[in-house]
Amino acid sequence: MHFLDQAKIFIRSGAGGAGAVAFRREKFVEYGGPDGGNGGKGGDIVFEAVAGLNTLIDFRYTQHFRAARGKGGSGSNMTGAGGDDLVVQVPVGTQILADDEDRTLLADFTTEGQTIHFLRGGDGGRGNASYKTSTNRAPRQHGPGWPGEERYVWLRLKLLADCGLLGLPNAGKSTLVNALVGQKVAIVSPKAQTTRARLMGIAIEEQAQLLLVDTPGIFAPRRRLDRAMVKAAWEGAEDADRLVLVIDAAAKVGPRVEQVIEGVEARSEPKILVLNKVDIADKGQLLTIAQRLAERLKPEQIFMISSTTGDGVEDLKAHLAAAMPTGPWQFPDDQLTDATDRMVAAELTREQLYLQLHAEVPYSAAVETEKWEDRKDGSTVIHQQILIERDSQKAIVVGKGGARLKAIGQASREAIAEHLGRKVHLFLHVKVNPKWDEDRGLYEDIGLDWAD
Ligand SMILES: Nc1nc2c(ncn2[C@@H]2O[C@H](COP(=O)(O)OP(=O)(O)OP(=O)(O)O)[C@@H](O)[C@H]2O)c(=O)[nH]1
Ligand SMILES: [Mg+2]
Repeated sequence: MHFLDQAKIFIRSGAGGAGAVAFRREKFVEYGGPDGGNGGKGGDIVFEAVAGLNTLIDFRYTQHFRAARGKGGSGSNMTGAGGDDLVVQVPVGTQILADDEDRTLLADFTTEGQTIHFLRGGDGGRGNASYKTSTNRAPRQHGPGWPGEERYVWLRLKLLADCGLLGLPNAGKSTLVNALVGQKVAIVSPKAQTTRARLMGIAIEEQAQLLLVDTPGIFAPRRRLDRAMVKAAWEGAEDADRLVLVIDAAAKVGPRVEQVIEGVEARSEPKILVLNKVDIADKGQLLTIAQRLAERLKPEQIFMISSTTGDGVEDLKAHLAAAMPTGPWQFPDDQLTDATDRMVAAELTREQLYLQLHAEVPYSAAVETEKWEDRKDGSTVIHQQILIERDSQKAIVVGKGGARLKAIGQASREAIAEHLGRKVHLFLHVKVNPKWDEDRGLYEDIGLDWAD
């Protein structure tokens, strides 16, 4: 599924106040009876869906939410005041998910004004008055108040309007997203399986903000990483307002593409068929594919384009923009992607691995950010780690006398500097870890859900 935004937050409802220990004081009565009141109930954590919010950005800065405690009880059987509920306002469309492996859905806010008491405040403890019995007339016993509940949860905001791009590896999806955005946001290479996780490109067309979800190519997965990639592809395009099937019109139409077509055929989203690479495709084949797929997929429209020359891209962009429901812009007008600068920087280094290394090495590699420092002098210092699976691959990445690693670093540094608009000092470290493919934390950094 595609999300505009997500944030992990900590929530805690208020603890109940303690019950009081108190005794009546009356003239001429030496020992008055117990009259300690109960503690007040702690405040609940309440979520409320409100209009006028359309991102979760505030939750990146404020991540802890604690409701007030109940007040303690007091003498004369006075119950303590309850703690105020804490109302957390979220945009309509927000989902609350558990912080577990499956990210279980706990709540779904679909309408304005919807409120959910998500965590209940602790009850107040009993005052000593309530412990009075026939045998114990002056109890000093009292309850401490019940604790509140606490947990971490994820907030996710579903996108309201977007286009999901799907296709085989190497079809040109990322190139097309860059062409539509008008700047490079997704990495591209002649090798298949370049894109590993969904990434949103944000294009502007007249009055509309057009959200384009680039996805990994669909192939028969073997490794865990492959499975996560293919899952991210299908889910990345889920619920999209338009499903854009991108076909490499210059490639042979084989059984692999048939698999993707079958998957797309089964989907209910309105479809757009894009035949890409017309600049190198055979015209006869182009028409044959168009005709065959038109019958099967019943696309709303077919576009024949070249993402590299730009042929037909404007028409496609105008069509997609017109197809999106109108609504307020969901991103600032200068934002081009939902990926963070760190993610883009790591991707740009990975792109160089795809461009500069042969055979299987790039497929066995991942790039992690180790350190990132924005300096006052306007430059940024970045340390990245290139993870590879075998020692023999390390020699290839480093090259003779370190030449290859130097070339990778230089090209990546230039690309990152261009992306950030800042001077960049880039340091690359190569580390062998045969099991990085099994490292959950890394998947999170990449933006992939774990696949079994
Ligand atoms: N000639 C030509 N080449 C293209 C066109 N579009 C993309 N390419 C090339 O095709 C190759 C693959 O492009 P990508 O954009 O990385 O393809 P992708 O579909 O994102 O691939 P994965 O990320 O592996 O799924 C690159 O070498 C592109 O330069 C096009 O319209 N014409
Ligand atoms: Mg790609």
